[in-house]
Amino acid sequence: MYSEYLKRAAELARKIRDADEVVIVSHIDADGITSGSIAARSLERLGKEYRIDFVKQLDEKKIEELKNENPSLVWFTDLGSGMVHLMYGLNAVITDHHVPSATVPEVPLNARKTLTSFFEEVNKSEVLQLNPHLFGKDGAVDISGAGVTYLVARELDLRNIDLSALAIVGAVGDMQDSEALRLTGTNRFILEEANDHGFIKYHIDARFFGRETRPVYKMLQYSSDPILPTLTGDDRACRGFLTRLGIPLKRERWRRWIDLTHEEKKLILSELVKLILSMSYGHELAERLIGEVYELVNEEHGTPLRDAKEFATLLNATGRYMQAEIGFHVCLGDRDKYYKKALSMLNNHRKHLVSSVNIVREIGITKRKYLEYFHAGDRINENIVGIVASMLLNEDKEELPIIAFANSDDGNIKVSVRSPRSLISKGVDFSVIMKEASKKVGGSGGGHNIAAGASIPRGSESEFLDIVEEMIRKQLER
Ligand SMILES: [Mn+2]
Repeated sequence: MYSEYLKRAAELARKIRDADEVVIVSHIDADGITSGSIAARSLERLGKEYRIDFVKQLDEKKIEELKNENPSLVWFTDLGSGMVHLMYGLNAVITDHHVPSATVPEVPLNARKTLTSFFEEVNKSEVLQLNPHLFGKDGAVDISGAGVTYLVARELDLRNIDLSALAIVGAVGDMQDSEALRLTGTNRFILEEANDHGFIKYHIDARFFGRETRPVYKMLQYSSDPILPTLTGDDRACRGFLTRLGIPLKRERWRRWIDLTHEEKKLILSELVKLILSMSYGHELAERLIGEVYELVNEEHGTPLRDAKEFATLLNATGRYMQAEIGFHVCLGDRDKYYKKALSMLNNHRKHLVSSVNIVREIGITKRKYLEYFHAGDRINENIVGIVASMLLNEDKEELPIIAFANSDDGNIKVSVRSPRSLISKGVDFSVIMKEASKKVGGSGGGHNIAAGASIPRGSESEFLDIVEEMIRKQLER
């Protein structure tokens, strides 16, 4: 079942072994940071020189820079597949799970002189990709950037199986467990390997964020998937709820989920199910309370590194503020300077998110027939506007996708879209919509069916919204 993947991974591994020095280029989110770390550690173990560049987005300019630098090999991780058509002349491997633009780079017109020179050129520069889409798999759930990078790493050296835990953090960071409430597809293969070798333990538990680190009442207060009617966002209500159930909030210190007894956990969960159903939020929401969770066995209990989701959030907190290197060092084992820095960034990130959600409430969300949107202008950082959109999406009972605009440093408008699952199962695909709609107004975009983004010229927002809305309508009709 995974033999296609492993065969291609072995081809990429061969190409990596042949290289003298390697430039890794990776994305700044949790999946990108874990991907880059997996690639870096496997190059270290091969004794290869490498450098890593983290980028927010892989654009034409970056590819041109790489072509001018002309390193012996570029290893793109968690990005690159969408830009293959521009990579002619570059010697590269790509381990990515985003929708590929092409499988081979396009030969520029001026290079198509004769058939002979064409073949010479093609042989000189080669781009090899490992991407689930090439095997007909859905890159949003089957495997993450860190996962495909891991498959190559384990072909390079079996010691790299210890990097399987990072591959799980990457997958969870990209929310690949969120639909089935467990990892599926090729992620499962990696998970079992990580479990067999004692790096990851998995079990069914509450899916709340912060089981390892937050006081239980705070964990409930901040719950956004699922949203807890009358509890989410209300500190006093959450304390009251636990007290009524006879669950002490504090012993020597605030009790976390991991400090509770089995009976206490069971009681809380069954009361939450009752609460959700009694408020007629439906069993689908209630079912999201429980799912598979992933523990990094070699990390300390009570730290964000112990739980895959918390680990991913820690990494995201570094990347969102353009400090992905800090997360990178944590992935590679730093528990001192970089780890402390990452923890303080996570703390600031949380405060920043809360205030950003409040800003959107102030600005207001505009509802249209097929979507809703807000424009944050300069008031929300373009790098977190997508998370803010996800947080608000979970509040919505109407099942409309949410489109967020923010001013970007580069003078354009950053667009993030987050969609309810129900729309995706009806055939809506925002990777296509973002790509095509942004192109029509002179921008660029892409991503996944359920979460995508774009960059569009300032002033084109309303035209862009019209095009997006029309495309949603058409995709729903089909
Ligand atoms: Mn990814």
